[in-house]
Amino acid sequence: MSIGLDLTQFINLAIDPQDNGVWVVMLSRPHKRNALDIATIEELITLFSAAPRTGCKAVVLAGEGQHFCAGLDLIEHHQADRSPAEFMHVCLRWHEAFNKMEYGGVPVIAALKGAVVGGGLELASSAHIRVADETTYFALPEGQRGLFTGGGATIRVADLVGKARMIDMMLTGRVYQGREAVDVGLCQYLVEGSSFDKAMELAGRAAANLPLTNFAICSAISHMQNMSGMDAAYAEAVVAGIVNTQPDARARLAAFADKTAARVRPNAA
Ligand code: 1HE
Repeated sequence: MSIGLDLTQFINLAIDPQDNGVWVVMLSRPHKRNALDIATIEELITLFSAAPRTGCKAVVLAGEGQHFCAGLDLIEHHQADRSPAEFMHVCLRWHEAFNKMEYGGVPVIAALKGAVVGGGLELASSAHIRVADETTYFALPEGQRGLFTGGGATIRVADLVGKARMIDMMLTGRVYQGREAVDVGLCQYLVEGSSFDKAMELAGRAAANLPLTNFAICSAISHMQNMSGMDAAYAEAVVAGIVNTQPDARARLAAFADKTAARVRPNAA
């Protein structure tokens, strides 16, 4: 099943599908440091609701300009003077967007540079792989702004770094970068060159997997983390029953059996 998606409808996202099925998705409000206004959130919902049915094999999510994302559009928030109920609904739209990313079944690789802060870190933590470079830094400045996280950080950032580190980041404005950011779990890769190039390489590798396998990896694991151990084991068996018997896997298994498939080897020293 494949549906068409009109890419010209997007204004705050620039979407560029590549020949290998990888879609480059750029946050394209660099003059606002890619801050997330409500229009951008709605575009993320539209994109990630449709992506699993478009033939998109992986997404590289990046930001135009020097910074990945400055979080909530503080100017829009300030000017809108929202009621508690209105901001609750804003947050629910953020959750809709980020859940579509995390649970949608399409691998999302975030290419991070500069500021990955506040809601920008909530966005990045919804991706499946995070790649940082030497300019990338992570923070949760909500505490200093008189705010609180509303886009899933209490779930995803706490999951990545642990409760104590997240509380420290919010109470003190602590910034993580470089090797320390990898060590605490904020990103899986740190590159000397371009995080975008590395993200494209990783996305290309993921896109070479079978789509149903990637769907399971980028949906089932997250769902199973929310289940009891017993339920997760049952669900895992059901998912494996479907994925591990898919007809498209037969050629790959045959290649292993006839010794034409690559073997798993350690990295070169
Ligand atoms: C913005 C935003 C924004 C920049 N909303 N407009 N997020 C924060 O607290 C981060 C706030 N931003 C910053 O700390 C800095 O802007 C940056 C470190 C990201 C970049 O610094 P810099 O020196 O490159 O840019 P700048 O001069 O601060 O900003 C350039 C423009 O971007 C300027 O607009 P201009 O019209 O005056 O040119 C800024 O106003 C605009 N800009 N960041 C709106 N965030 C669901 S709850 C989530 C809670 C949160 O995310 S709290 C937000 C945390």
